[in-house]
Amino acid sequence: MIKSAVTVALVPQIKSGPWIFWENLEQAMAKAENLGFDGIELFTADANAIDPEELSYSLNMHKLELAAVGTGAGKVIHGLTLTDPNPEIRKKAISFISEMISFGAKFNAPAIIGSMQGNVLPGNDRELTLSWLAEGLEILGEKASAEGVFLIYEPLNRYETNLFNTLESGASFLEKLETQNVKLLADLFHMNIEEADIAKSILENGKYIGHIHFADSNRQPIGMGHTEMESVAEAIKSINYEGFISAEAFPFPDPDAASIQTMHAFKKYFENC
Ligand code: LER
Ligand code: MN
Repeated sequence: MIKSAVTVALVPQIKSGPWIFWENLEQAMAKAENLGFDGIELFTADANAIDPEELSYSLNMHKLELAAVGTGAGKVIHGLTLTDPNPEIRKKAISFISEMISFGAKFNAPAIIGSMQGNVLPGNDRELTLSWLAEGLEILGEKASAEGVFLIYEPLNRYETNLFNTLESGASFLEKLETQNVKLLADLFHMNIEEADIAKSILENGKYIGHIHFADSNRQPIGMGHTEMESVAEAIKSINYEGFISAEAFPFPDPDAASIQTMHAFKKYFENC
């Protein structure tokens, strides 16, 4: 089954980011429930930012699942990445993500490695940097496996990382890892910048896709940009994707309208899937 989700960010430092709801978790969940979303994707400052029991109670009350947990605060707040040349920082990055994996696993939700992947920094060797990324993903992929969830690696557009920008390059990298527990995130906004053909890329790398970020070409809710969504939706359906399609988009023109537009688009393309 394809499920819908909407992002909720609880980190003031990333307030200008592409997240539909802000700050008030309880209110965001009530709105998500009213609109018929299946889940929420959460961005928190760290793994201890929310009491799991309270979250569990609220999710049940609003009949929502936790779709995934973002780890980007590790970079934004603490300056951590898996590819920092300093081994102490890489170690802290692994431990930050590891705690997020455990937090998400309580709700059967995978953790996402997006900006925490980092970059090949000036003066550093690409192969060496990629070996650090591989080391982190091996450890964290197995950690997630032990907790009963998969781990998500997200190719980002070239302005955010110089590691991997396309599903194809991300999939080839994952294929060389020993862990079989890391899946790709297909973020339709990044793909709109990097892929020659979004639908083709989804079809060709379908077996690696474990999560989808739902945003139009301009990172506004689907339907507000120029991504040709018909063929993309067909591709998602024909790989028999079973997972969340989660709105990681700017709250444009405001969170309520953006969430309504997102649900309208989700129903248009994926109702009864
Ligand atoms: C960042 O651009 C992004 O797409 C996020 O999902 C990464 O944390
Ligand atoms: Mn994304």
